[in-house]
Amino acid sequence: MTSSPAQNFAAQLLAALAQAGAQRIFLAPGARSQSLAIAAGQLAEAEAVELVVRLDERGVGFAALGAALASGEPSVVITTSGTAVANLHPAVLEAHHSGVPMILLTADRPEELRGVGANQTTNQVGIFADAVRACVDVPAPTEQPASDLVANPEIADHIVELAAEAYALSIGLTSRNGATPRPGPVQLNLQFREPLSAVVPAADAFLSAANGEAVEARLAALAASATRQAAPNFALVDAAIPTVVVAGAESGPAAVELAESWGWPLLAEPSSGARFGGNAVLAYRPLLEQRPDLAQRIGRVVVFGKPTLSRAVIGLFKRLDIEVFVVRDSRLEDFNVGGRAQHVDEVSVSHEVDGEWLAEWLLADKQLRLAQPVDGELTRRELIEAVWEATGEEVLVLGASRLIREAEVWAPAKIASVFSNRGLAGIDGTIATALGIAQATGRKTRVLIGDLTALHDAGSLAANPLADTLPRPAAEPDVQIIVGNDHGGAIFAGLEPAKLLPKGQFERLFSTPQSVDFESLAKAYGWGFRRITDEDDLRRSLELEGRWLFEVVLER
Ligand SMILES: Cc1ncc(C[n+]2csc(CCOP(=O)(O)OP(=O)(O)O)c2C)c(N)n1
Ligand SMILES: [Mg+2]
Repeated sequence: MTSSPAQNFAAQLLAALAQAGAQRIFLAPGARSQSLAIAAGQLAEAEAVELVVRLDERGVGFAALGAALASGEPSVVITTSGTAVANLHPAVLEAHHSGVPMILLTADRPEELRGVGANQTTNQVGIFADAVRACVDVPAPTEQPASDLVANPEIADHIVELAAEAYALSIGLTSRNGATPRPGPVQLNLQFREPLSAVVPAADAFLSAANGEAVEARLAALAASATRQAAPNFALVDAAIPTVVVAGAESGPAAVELAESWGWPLLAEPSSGARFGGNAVLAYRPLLEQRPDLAQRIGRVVVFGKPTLSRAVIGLFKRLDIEVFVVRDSRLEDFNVGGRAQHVDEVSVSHEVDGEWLAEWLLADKQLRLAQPVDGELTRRELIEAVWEATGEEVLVLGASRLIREAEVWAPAKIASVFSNRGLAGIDGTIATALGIAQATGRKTRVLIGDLTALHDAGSLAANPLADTLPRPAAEPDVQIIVGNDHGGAIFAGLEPAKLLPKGQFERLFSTPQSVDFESLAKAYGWGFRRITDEDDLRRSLELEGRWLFEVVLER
């Protein structure tokens, strides 16, 4: 039996990770990582994990991020050495800032081949700096003949330890160096020496109950030694100060509960998970700008999640006459733009709040929305309203840029699963993120993005769940990529250079108009295509099954 210490190690490590609870693996092909690929394939054949294989590590990273974001379970990512690792960086940064669990297995050359000009070898240790909860440089495995392991498939203690710790760090159960535990990416940089692979031992041979118990026991020990959370910090605040609740990205329903308990206006971003209920003031951004009678009276803001979308909201945190309370979120860095936030775990109020304050905001909101003409043209507002109306069980993913900001004003109050990469608000990886979310939820997923955002991640159209996923999905989730095509970055029209520069220069430097044929692009990758110019067609198209790219033609 040909023996490969690399294979022994890979089989045990992936089995231990699966038993810890990391059951979704994303792989991009490569040579140095071959033992991990073989082990992942074996676990997928045994239906112990779901395995996705795709070419482009940047897209693989974002698909893994999307799956973990939607499921809360860590995604495992496997890459070969060199630039492959660097291609994970955008998704790693997003996962770091949004608190999304990922376990990165980056294959590397053994120590003796580093720094001597060996092929595809660079310094991968520390490449993600403080964006990872830990980076462990694991020496090349050496011992254990495969025949011993085949006869007695017990996971070695040090591998149980490594897998359990990586899992615990990724979900924020523990931390290193006294840091506050927070979910996020963890990198195991795995050195492998030749022979790089074998077909034994098979990874699924390590899925015994006894090995599962060993991993569980290690996780329990880590949980027991985790630093105790400090006692919760309550704020009891004065009811007389006019207060608004701001729900940034990833707030969740706690923001709605607080606003409704005290009768406070709720200013909830479209991907907050809190834009619903009777206290939601939808068009808060234009109201903050146009109704000083309301905006100037605000004396307190209670913040959930990570608000990023509008300058008008961010401006509140900087106003010296406003007190800012930020409700802590164990997944996110403590938000403190403006530098004056008090971080608390819960807010309650001394006595009844005057209901008139909320009533004034709701009335102003209604008036503002009614005052905007709806003329039957397919504008961004109609696009957003139609997409929200069609969203029931479906999942909606929003790209960065102009459309999410229009959604901030026009999206109705509705309970819906809406995701957006607001950790760093990049326009990269959005299609891949949506595909990862579709995969993890199994639900029809629509992604609403600008034309440049779509082109930035065009390579992710190559995904084909029926071909690249094991075990084969019973049904491929429907995915609709809705591209609002205004031929360039419309968002930049609101920037200073739009007024400072002649039109030609502004376009060349900022809005970068494009004239890509989206129909050819979609077809080249095997996606259905429709160009949509009216609302009826849009509503009908949203009901279609399968994988579609819709180009919605918008005014610039
Ligand atoms: C990776 C990355 N590069 C650059 C940016 C800066 N940026 C923000 S929006 C934008 C243009 C987006 O254009 P489009 O997708 O067409 O959206 P629109 O504003 O036109 O709706 C750019 C380049 C970014 N956020 N992320
Ligand atoms: Mg655009």
